[in-house]
Amino acid sequence: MLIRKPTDIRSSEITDERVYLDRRGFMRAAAGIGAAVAAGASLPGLVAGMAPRPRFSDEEELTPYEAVTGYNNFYEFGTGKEDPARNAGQLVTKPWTISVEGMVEKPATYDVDELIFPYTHEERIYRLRCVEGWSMVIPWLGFSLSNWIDRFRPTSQARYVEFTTLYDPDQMPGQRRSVLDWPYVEGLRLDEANHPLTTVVVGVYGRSLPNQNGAPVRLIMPWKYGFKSIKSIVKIRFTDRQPATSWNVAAPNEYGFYANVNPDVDHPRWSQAKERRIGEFRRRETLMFNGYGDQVAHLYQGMDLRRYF
Ligand SMILES: Nc1nc2c(c(=O)[nH]1)N[C@H]1C(S)=C(S)[C@@H](COP(=O)(O)O)O[C@H]1N2
Ligand SMILES: [Mo]
Repeated sequence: MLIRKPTDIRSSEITDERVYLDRRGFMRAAAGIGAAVAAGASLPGLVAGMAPRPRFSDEEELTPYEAVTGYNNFYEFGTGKEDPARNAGQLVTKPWTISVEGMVEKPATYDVDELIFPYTHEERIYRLRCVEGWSMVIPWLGFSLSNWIDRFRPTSQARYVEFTTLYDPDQMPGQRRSVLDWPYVEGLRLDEANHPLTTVVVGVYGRSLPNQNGAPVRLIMPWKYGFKSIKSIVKIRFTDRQPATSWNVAAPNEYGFYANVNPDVDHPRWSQAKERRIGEFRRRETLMFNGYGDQVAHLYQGMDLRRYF
């Protein structure tokens, strides 16, 4: 697991970020960041509590910042890959609340700051594999969802967690079209949600999360197809029933509840055996559980993964 441990926040470390960007060849990709740092400015949007350290894993090349923030799926802002970057800028993400409901001892409506600031934000470099057949390698900032689950205290009956995205067609023009049953809903089994790889994401590339990537908070489960990684969350509900999730409801034979990356189980309309890493030409083999099998396969022991796809 590629997790960079955070360090204390010191202004000197802002320089480290410049070095980090520079060494990785991202000055071009993140010109705005470089310019701000060079000018001695504090980084606009740098996530409080996060200080990136230039400790690299060169296992895989990171996908450039422009692609991560310019080629997105966020249907609330349109179905084109460039629509979210174009249309999400006006989304108001402050103030923002998240209501915690259902089978928990601590149901409440929390201000997002109360849920973000207490936790240490680590850089976690994960592959993201979209069900459509492309992939990226992204340096997210965040922490394990299990921190929240411990805090909310699900009751012994709770077996699943459901997450809901904001519903606001005035701000999210894509919701005026019935591409999906809005709002966007996703869900996990409680043990999947508690897995340390399941990440609450608050930033990317050392900066706070751009709206098109799901500000102010979204999830990432790197062993699942991208559509499970729900953006701009406003509600978390604990339940004893498997949640009805947006894509599964829209096309149950195409998008399963589990949606674990699996090269052996094709989408009914295309193969899932290969993927195109954004920025590359030749396609790569898709790995079982997106390459995270050592860490997550035990969650599905004994399950027929063709049936529970
Ligand atoms: N609310 C919401 N969350 C969403 C989506 C969406 O349309 N709406 N798209 C999903 C899909 S299909 C993918 S591949 C990832 C893309 O995340 P990224 O744009 O940050 O790379 O977000 C997921 N989360
Ligand atoms: Mo996706």
